[in-house]
Amino acid sequence: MGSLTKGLWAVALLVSSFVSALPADSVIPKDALYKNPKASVDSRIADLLSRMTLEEKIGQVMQGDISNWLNVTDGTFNRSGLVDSMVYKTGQFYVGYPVEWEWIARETLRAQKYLVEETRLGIPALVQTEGIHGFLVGNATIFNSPIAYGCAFDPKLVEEMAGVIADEALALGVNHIFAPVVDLARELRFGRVEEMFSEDHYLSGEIGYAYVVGLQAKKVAATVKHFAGFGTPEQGLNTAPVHGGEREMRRTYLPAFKRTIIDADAWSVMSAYHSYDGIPAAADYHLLTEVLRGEWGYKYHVTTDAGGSDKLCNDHGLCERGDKRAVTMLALTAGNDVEMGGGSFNYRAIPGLLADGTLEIEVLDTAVSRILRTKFVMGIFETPYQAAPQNQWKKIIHSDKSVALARRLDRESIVLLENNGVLPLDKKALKSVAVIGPMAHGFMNYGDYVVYKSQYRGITPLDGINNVFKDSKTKVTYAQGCERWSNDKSMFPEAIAAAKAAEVAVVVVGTWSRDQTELWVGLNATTGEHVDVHSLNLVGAQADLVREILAVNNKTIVVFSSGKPVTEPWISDSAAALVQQFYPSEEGGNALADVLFGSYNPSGKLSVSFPRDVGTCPSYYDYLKGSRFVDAGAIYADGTMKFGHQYVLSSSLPLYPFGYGKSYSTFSFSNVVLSKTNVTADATVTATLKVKNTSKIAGTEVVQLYVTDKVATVVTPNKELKGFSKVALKAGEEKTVNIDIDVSTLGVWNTRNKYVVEKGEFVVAVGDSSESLKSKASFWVL
Ligand SMILES: *[C@@H]1O[C@H](CO)[C@@H](O)[C@H](O)[C@H]1NC(C)=O
Ligand SMILES: *[C@@H]1O[C@H](CO)[C@@H](O)[C@H](O)[C@H]1NC(C)=O
Ligand SMILES: *[C@@H]1O[C@H](CO)[C@@H](O)[C@H](O)[C@H]1NC(C)=O
Ligand SMILES: *[C@@H]1O[C@H](CO)[C@@H](O)[C@H](O)[C@H]1NC(C)=O
Ligand SMILES: *[C@@H]1O[C@H](CO)[C@@H](O)[C@H](O)[C@H]1NC(C)=O
Ligand SMILES: *[C@@H]1O[C@H](CO)[C@@H](O)[C@H](O)[C@H]1NC(C)=O
Ligand SMILES: CC(=O)N[C@H]1CO[C@H](CO)[C@@H](O)[C@@H]1O
Repeated sequence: MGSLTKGLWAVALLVSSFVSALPADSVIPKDALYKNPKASVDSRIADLLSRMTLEEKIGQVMQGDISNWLNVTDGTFNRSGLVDSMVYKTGQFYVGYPVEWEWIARETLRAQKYLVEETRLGIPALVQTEGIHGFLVGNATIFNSPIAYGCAFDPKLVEEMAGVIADEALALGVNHIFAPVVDLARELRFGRVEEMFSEDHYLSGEIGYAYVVGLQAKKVAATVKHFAGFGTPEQGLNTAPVHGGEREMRRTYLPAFKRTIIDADAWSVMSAYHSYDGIPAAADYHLLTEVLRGEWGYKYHVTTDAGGSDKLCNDHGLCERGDKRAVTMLALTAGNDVEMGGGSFNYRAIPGLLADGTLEIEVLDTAVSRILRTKFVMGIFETPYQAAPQNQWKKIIHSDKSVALARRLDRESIVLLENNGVLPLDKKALKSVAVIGPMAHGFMNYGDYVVYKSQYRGITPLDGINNVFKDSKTKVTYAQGCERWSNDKSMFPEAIAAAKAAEVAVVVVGTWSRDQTELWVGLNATTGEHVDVHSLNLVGAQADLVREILAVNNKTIVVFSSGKPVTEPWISDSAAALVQQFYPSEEGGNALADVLFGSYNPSGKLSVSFPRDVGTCPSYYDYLKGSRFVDAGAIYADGTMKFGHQYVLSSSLPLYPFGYGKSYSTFSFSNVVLSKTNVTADATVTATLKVKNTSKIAGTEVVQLYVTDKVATVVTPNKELKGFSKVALKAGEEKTVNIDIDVSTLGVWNTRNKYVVEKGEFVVAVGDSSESLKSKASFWVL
């Protein structure tokens, strides 16, 4: 302990002696109320809080780190590191390092044993890591990125995925995952688009809800992040300010959070780095206290993001650089209970602030109560040693079943954008296929939030296609074509020759990210956290590679392997087929092959609209009425120009709208019928229609329901997704689909800032994308 810290603790002990009647060395009776699992959570919290010294309280509100006692290079244990860390960072610790399973399990167990057996109160810790698409440790199951599985429109599978993440984490004693992300992918230049599910709040809310339910069913705590509005930073730059007002916040950003935090009962929330309308999210009293706690009744804790508290002074300028007291007052009193590491641990200023009367003890007590609530509800007081025996790890982590789930979710996430009939490929008739492109092989094109060196493990597109032809005479050739980061075309001739010689060419190009280590040492990438772009075009020689391959093989299938939309509309016009696979799972190549060869009939739908060009952004579908005027111009392939006005040489409409995605089947929709037409604001209206497979092969359609509030007192979205149903249909099969509309969710924040479901007509439209609406019907709120 440094002398400064010692000084602080002297003050702390002084204060604790008057705020807490109990001396720090008083022995806790075995039958203390808080130890009784049968007692109510509220009474356990009250009892435990009444026994805590100031030091013990502060220990709960700062995050520790396993590297304080585990040398993450050689695995050695440092006892004094553990003891020191557990003085003021007792409540939780981070374990997200690329180290052996055994190190994490061993040192987590050691820390929990220390807390339970060697500290007075025996409060176990939250053991934390990342997990937006897999438990962040080597050799765990890697699922596809959130933007990918958002396109599956399949919350049940996401719930299963989260269950796997929880099982794998718990196997090593990790009981808290910093996920899901329910920010909205509405600013496509932002590097973190891949971490979000969708541009749409309803879809994001449903998927976030499923994630939390799946994770917490296993008693692993979720952290819903980043509260709130984080996904739309100015210039698309990571952590930059977000602009908007109260109504924009409530209509656009908060619904997905409310669904995920409140309806799913998430056990923690993370505040965000950015400022919104001039208020940093980590110090936003209105959002963190008045809305989250006051209006929504949330009872668990909120943590900062890593280093997020330091930004209040150092970046947002709400105080002088390094002013720990100011940071603590800003964040803690706003309702941000825990300070994560990655910064300078401003909350160490708490004792001094209490001593001079700046901070009231009730504020700290409230924060501590919230963390204790998370722990009591999780049940970790009863089961603090959660890791499975070592001989079980291989059964639990990366089981065949989990890997199969990753493949299933991945192939359901793939979106077929164009198909002139070349797909599905007939694997029996096909004589040769050339697999081309920098994303086709050589590394796994994972999104961010995978552990160091993950890129070397997984099924690449080439592997997946090779797997199809393991026992066949079909010739599979591979040519890289170019490096993803280079303009160099010296490898083109080999790729062109391969494409010429083959019956079919599959060209895989796109964007790339990095694992958590490579990303932060700054290796080149075009997406991921803190990697933002000014253009959504293919980088380097990739576009020219596609052009050259298209010129020599008419049966060229282009695959975008990416973390966000790619804007190369000419490829849509010229490729025989275009497939979107957002950052894959470790089974990505198999999932892609499943779709290309028709062993899975694609059913993915875009969870994010594809603009034609970054200059036409934003492209999200739920724009407010009175926008998106169209008088399109164009520049044709031969260079001729057609002058329009919106835009002069492009269109304000997306190239592919939200909800779009083709199938190998065709479907017909009957007219939609509503169960009621005159309703009250608390009603549920059921929309019913029949969907039929009108093709010769089995397929799956995502029936989407959009609602428009026809006339309102404030400007409302032209339409909003309010329900969907994923329906599997055999060839010729017809099914009746029912989708419930919860009328209470159709309100507006009116001119008095009150939430009201207004009287009048609501138009319900049903279709297979946000732009392809097959039929409509209206109901009226009386
Ligand atoms: C951790 O171990 C490595 C290798 O033994 C050593 O070089 C390093 O100094 C150790 N780190 C600490 C913080 O002790
Ligand atoms: C062990 O931890 C203590 C206290 O944090 C630290 O001062 C010391 O350098 C650590 N020793 C090693 C070998 O890492
Ligand atoms: C992952 O598996 C590889 C190969 O079996 C092994 O070398 C490595 O140590 C494993 N990593 C972890 C964290 O288990
Ligand atoms: C990009 O990163 C790779 C390492 O992954 C490196 O080999 C290559 O030289 C880098 N290219 C550029 C242009 O930075
Ligand atoms: C592509 O198809 C067109 C039209 O059928 C044909 O004229 C052309 O020769 C084909 N090109 C190649 C490279 O196969
Ligand atoms: C619905 O309400 C309107 C009045 O707003 C009324 O004229 C009409 O008869 C009602 N229809 C039904 C089916 O109740
Ligand atoms: C194989 C099969 O039954 N296909 C049917 C799919 O649906 C269309 C339209 O209803 C029928 O014409 C096909 O026979």
